Amino acid sequence: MTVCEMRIIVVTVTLIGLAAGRTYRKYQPLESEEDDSSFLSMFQSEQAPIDPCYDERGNPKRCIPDFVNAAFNRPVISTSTCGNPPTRHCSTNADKRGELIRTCDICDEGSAKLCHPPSYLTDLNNPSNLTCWMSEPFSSPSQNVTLTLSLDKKYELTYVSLSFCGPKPDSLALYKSSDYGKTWQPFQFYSSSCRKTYGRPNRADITNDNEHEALCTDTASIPTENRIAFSTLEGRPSAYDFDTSPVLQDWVTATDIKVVFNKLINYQENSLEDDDEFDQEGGNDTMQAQATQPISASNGGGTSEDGQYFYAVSDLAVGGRCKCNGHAAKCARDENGESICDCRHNTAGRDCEKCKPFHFDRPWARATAGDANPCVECKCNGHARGCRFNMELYKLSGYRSGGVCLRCRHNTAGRYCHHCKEGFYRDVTKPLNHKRVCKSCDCHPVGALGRTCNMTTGQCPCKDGVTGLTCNRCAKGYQQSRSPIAPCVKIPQLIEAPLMTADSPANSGGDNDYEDDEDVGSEEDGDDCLDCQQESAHLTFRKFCKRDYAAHVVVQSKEAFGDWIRFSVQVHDVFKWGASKVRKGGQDYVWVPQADLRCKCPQIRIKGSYIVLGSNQMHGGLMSMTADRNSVVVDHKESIGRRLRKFSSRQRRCKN
Ligand SMILES: [Ca+2]
Repeated sequence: MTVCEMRIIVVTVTLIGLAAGRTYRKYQPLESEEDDSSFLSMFQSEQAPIDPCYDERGNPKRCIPDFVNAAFNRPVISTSTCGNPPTRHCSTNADKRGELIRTCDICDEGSAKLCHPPSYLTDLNNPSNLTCWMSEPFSSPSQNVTLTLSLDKKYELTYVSLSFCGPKPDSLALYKSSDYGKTWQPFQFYSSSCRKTYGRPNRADITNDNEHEALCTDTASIPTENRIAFSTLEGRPSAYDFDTSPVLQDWVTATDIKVVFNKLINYQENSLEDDDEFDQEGGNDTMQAQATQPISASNGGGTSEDGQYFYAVSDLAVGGRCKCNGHAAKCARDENGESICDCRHNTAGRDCEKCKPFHFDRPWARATAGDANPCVECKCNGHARGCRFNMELYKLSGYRSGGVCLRCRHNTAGRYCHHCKEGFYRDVTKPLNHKRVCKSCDCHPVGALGRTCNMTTGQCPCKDGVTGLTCNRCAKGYQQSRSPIAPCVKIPQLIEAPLMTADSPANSGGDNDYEDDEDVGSEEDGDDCLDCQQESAHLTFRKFCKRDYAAHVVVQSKEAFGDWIRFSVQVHDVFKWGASKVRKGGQDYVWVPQADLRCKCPQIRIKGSYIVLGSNQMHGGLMSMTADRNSVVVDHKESIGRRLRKFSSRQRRCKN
């Protein structure tokens, strides 16, 4: 570490102390700014007690960070800095009496008092104790030296100013980058010979067409002797309508600033007098003690003109505001040390230049005085976590809503996850944001024409002769067939009592997709069946009490006896005996009236396993299990068996 660097650190620490003591705001008003009334009014920070980005009612409003000197304390890279090796600089200035006085100075990087590093460009600018950056001394006044300053963030700039330690140079160019130094564009030129040096007229009218172009200003026309200030919006027509001028919003946006000095003085007119004068006055200069030090550069370089031409700047200031597009009131460092906006209004990004995730119902826009243009959350009824913006839909909605939900969950579908996906229908008893708002159609694989039901009623499309919400039953006047194509067929008008024989192939059990599914039954078949009310599978204690017997049987065969069908059954379990004295594990018979059987009331199939609760009647001189339309015949289930065992233990409580 050199002595000079050590001093810089001391200075920096002092400045941090100052900044902490007062609000960080090193801003010196410039004459030129007063002209930019529109631009400035946009930047006037209102007195806001809590969050400046919202009004007292909580409505979003435009907010902007404070106006600052964005260059303050930021590092500057220079292509040329004096002091290594030490050099001598001389300059000629008029004193109070108007007499020319040549003063010389030593620049030595190794000396805290004599160094002139680039950090002096952006340190605290104290007029009574100026600190100057100085380039190396050159033998020619036309020497290019570049200063590069990174702001490390997009800013909207009002001015760029340079204060010189001595007369301002003849020709210099300002460039800006708005992509962190990848590309550069001219911001402003200064020269006494604009056309010759920069190929531009030294006076150009600014119109709406060229207000985003750099101009060249005649250096001689600048009144201040040692200061140049470039006001970014001065004279540009749209400055008065900055809110609606993307061109100028772009124009004032910068992440980096570059100053290129091209010429110190106009050589033809202002070349220094002559070598003799330098030699004469060199002995009389104000260097005093330092003059005796060995100065390698001034002695070693050929002519005695060495050290005459150099650039010296006391302050480089960049006035502006951290660019947040009207959606943040301050900028701060994030966890990576990068400067970012503290975004509000559901915006995101380093410059609040986009909407935050899931807030794409409206397109992103910069906040204006009249409209904060907040980003709006997508409406997905709680069924999606992602969405995207669609401009066509936004236009179609009358510029109200353009969000399209992505990956709707909970069996929902649609732009807003607001209806049920195919194969599901809306449960109207639940709110739209309920996780189970969409119920499965459960259309019967045989009885229904497809798997999609009516989205509001849940009605599946049924094949001919099939009815029920899920198409699980034959309609009135239809009976079940064995065909999966036409599972229900019309009942013939004349019903002949079919000849029933044991184990007849037509009626034998076996797997039938349709029949074996739950609840496949037939509605009342004809007039005879009108009063047939099949008991539901839900068994109550009362039903249990009302019946004479309750048993679990498996049907083996059947025989017709006049108006009756006698089913041979294997008795698997008995829950209630009654007078029939049925035995568990034995063979027995269940008698069913033919008329009731035709009505499928009850429905009994060979090899079927049933719980039967019926009456005991005399058949062939024996009290036998009987099942008719008043009986309960349901497919056997373990759960029903358990239930009946409980009823059985409470049997004595039945009221007769
Ligand atoms: Ca300084």
